[in-house]
Amino acid sequence: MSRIPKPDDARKRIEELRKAINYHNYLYYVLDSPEISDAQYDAMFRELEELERAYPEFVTPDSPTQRVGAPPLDKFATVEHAQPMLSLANAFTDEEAREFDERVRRFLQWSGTVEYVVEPKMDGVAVELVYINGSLTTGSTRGDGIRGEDVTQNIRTIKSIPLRLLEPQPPAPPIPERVDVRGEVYMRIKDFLELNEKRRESGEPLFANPRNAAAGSLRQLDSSITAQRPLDMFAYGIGELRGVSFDTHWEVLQGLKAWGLKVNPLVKLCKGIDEAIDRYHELLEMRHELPYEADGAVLKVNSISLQRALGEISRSPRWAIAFKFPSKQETTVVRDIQVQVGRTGVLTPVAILEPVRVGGVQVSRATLHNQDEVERKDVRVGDTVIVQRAGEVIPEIVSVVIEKRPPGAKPFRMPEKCPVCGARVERLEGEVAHRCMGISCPAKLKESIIHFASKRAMDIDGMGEKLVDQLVEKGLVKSLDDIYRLTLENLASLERMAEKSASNVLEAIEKSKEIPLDRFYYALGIRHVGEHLARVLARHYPDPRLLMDAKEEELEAIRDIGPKVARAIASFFREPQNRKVVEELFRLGVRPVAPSTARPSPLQGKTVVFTGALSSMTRQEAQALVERLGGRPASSVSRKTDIVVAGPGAGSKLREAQNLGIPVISEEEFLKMVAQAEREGGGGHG
Ligand code: 5U1
Repeated sequence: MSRIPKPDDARKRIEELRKAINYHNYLYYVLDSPEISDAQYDAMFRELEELERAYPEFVTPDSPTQRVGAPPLDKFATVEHAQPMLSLANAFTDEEAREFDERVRRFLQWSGTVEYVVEPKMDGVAVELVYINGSLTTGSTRGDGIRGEDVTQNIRTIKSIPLRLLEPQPPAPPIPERVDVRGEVYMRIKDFLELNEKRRESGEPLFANPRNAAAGSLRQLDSSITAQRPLDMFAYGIGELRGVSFDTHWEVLQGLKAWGLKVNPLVKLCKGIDEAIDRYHELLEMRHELPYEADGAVLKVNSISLQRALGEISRSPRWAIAFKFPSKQETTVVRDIQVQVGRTGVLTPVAILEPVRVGGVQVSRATLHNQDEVERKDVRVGDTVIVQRAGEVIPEIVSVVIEKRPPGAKPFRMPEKCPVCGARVERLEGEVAHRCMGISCPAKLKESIIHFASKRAMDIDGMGEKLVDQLVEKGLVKSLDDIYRLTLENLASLERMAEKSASNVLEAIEKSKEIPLDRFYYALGIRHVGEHLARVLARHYPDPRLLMDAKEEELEAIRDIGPKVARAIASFFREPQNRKVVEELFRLGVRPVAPSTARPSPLQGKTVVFTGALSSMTRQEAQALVERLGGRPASSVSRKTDIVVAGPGAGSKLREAQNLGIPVISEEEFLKMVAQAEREGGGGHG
């Protein structure tokens, strides 16, 4: 906006923009069918923000700019619902649903059929939204049905909830003086899984299911956290209503839709109980394809006058029932605990269960994740357990029914030998996972070969994933060393492998025999040994047999190697399978070339820090060069720093070096050092 308009024009334009933005919000978040581009939307939003900044007196709480930004609360206030939020009685079988219909008709002394609205019953958090003259004033949780918590600030962050009701098109009823909208706030399964993944990565506790995730998100005292959570809401009814009236529940749902609220598109008007039960079964069938969790269907008498006549009994309406889907938690017995070995060699305990139907699906296995998890839940063979399908993912064991534990049931222990290849199993320090240490374990052989042959390792050109799949599946490579036993015939017999390609691969295999030692160390796929540590090892162990016999303490004495890495290396070579593979590789002609021991490079063992701009290479390239010449690049200056290379624009690091009396050189001097080192053949190899 280039020019600030006069107040009257600004007010008019603000109104126009709000209307348009609200409408496009509705198309995007409620109907999921936007009509304008994000850029067009953003432009309108920015214009509104600017006008409101220029005229703060025109800002109203229902402006689309006012969704977030409320200060965090100390605690939630309590809100009394104008009309109690009732709960629902349950039905679990078709017969119980029919009994409900019979009760309704008996009560009404009605012999004909009753119309029902059937709606998916969302497994979320029930809320009430109060709209006064179309503006959202309060959002609260159900609480005990009489009073709930005031979560208005959080409700306002949910994009599909209008802050201002849409002006409906006739014949839809106009915006009422007051309407208390009821509905369910929920989180989609996909969003729940993503949220948990992020929490797992950042070490935060996980939510047990989408409902807990929705509840936890809605009950945040800091609404800026809620704003980052992907919550949504379906409106399914109304409490207090002034200024408008409806004859049927179906009309209520149409009215809510016309006012811009999101109503579940799966709601259906059914002629009698048979149709309602059929609809329930349709929803049950759809259950696993739905993007959210639904735990049943709600059957509601359609006529509002009949609803009034039926009234309520013990806080549940006589005119509605929750027809529940089969439970997603069941009890069953653990027949066995087996251990699976994954592609990366991680061992996962899996409970083999007495088959049981959970949420309509047969379940016979449940993951136990890792040893810690088994210990935490203390699951033992023979135990009766509660299993659930949370978020429609892999079934899991919720808990053990301890009273039913058979005498003599023993705690589970991870095997000491890999169940697939018999190699040792280890749990490295600081990790939850137990791993098979065997380099050629069939469970991870493909991954081992792909890493071994990769460009930065043995660089066997042409040995990609597809070829590796075939080599392993046809049994041509059962262990890494088998790569060097492959013949032209073997390779040419594979699908999509012309003789020329076969001979190219064979040539690449041959060429890889003369590999720099650091790349060979890296190729072995020792846990924690990346390219840098492989270079460090190559410098200290120019003879691989010395590394194979190195003790942990000896490895730990090397500057870059900590206890975790030392243990991983020693452990790798303790495994007879791995020693055998390495010996076989040598026997078949693999001859890793140790770094030259000519004269140590001037950078050998030196910690080098770069600061300021470099003109001949990137910072990353310069750091790689230091490594190649036996030095150690570091990002900050400390007493341990040996050299600082400073270029134009160098700042605090340079000052720090000067304070500490550390030699500072220019890029040119650094390049001279590099050239000298390379002439004299010192350091490692590139
Ligand atoms: N879809 C839907 N869920 N649900 C829950 N409708 C609905 N209605 C409810 C509840 C507790 O209660 C009214 C029938 C009172």
